Amino acid sequence: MSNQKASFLVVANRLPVDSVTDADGNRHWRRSPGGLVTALHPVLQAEKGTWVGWAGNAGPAPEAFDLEGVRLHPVSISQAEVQRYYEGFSNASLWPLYHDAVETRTFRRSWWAAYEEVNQRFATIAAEEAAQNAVVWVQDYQLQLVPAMLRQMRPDLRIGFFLHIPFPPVELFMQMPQRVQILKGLLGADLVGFQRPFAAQNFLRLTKHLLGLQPRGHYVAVDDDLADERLVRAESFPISIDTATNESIAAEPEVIKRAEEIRNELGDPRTIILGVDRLDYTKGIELRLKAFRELLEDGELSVPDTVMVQVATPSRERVEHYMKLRNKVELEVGRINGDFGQVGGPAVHYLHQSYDRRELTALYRAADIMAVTPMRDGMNLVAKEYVSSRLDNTGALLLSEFAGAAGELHQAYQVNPHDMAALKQGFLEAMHASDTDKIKRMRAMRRHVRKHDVQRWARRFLSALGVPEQQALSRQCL
Ligand code: ADQ
Repeated sequence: MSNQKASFLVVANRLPVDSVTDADGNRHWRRSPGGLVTALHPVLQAEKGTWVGWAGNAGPAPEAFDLEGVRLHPVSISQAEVQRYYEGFSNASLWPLYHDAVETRTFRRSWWAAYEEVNQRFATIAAEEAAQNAVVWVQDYQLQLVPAMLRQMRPDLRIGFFLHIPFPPVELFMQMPQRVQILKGLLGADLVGFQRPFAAQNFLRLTKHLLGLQPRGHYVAVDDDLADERLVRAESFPISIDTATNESIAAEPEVIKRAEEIRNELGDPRTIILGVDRLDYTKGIELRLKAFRELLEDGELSVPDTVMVQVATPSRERVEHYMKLRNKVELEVGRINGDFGQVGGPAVHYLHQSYDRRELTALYRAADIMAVTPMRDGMNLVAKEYVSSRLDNTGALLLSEFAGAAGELHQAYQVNPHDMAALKQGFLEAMHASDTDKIKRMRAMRRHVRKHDVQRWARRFLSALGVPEQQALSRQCL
């Protein structure tokens, strides 16, 4: 393993690897699937880069190691820190607050102390691993203090930060007891990226409201101890998917066959409605189920003509709100199936499981209506994955206005999921639309997702950060 310093680093809560045990009982690391990894891996390889992150198990971290030409530097997080930094401050304070407080946020001083401490640990490792004038790209809400901590130690670095979730309006952000520290943490970056223009505006407005700075256009000048004046740029960079890979999986004969099997197994209904989400209260699963139940009660829909499949990936199962949500969702599914199901033919097929990419793509291919109805979502990649899987341009996407994806997928059937009547109407509109209308919409959305893929997202962000195009970002390289 090389001890060379890296000229490009990614700093994220999680390392992009899973620990797997093979048939002989040997444990080894495997690159985890996912858009972010796909987009950044070639840049990391070309730059002999380093990814700093948590390996996912509490306790001492394994040694740094190389995998497929990328150096991975695990960060240790203790059991108490998992509870306070990760489950506590990140997922019970920041997550609900940044998602419009759709669930009550909790603030605890001990959580904050752990958040600061863990952020410092990430920043220190990145500072040690970075070469002179290196580029460091920090990811997401768990690490908002890292940019300023890093700049303090290494003013020579070029620092980017990308927030994957929404950034709240000023009034909401002001509730945060540590609002000044968080804002100053982010202002340590040269470039702060958001999913949507509104989020960047919220951030810039906040610098004025809270710190009295004078944002101009996409920039705000900050005066810190390290430089007379430094410009921080804040702008939107909507994330996307690895469209080419998604499309090629959707075209595989086994995936096509599996989609037909799924339809068969569901009893060959006229309409399959699909939901695929992490089991998270921001995703609007309860509202979606309620709309479906009311449509069945109203006689607008009937079983087995129409069935719903809800995949709900297990998520943050030790955080209280998530335990409660699971109970509520499962109660509602039971209620719908009790009232409208038949022997061997439930109205809602509820799957609390993770799936591999091929099975998920087969589900996308089988679904006539994809319901993506979050109450608030940074982007929502499921919406884009569905679109890219519809190779024949059929199918309908029912999309919440409150998903970042709504800013790009204008041709979706867009709804306000907080308005039950509108949500039900949206289902009916998608269901009764003519084939011509659906094909026209899907074709336009597919074109968009093809052009705006995750590789383009990474290129745009890094070139805004000032990484020379020819150095790391050429088409061939990505
Ligand atoms: P998430 O909240 O996790 O991401 P999303 O963008 O929908 O939400 O990504 C979920 C990913 O998990 C998708 O790629 C999907 O295919 C996969 N997935 C979901 N259910 C699965 C299952 N049962 N089995 C296997 N895979 C499953 C956060 C923000 C989003 C933002 C992303 C990226 O909350 O708003 O879009 O980061 O920036």
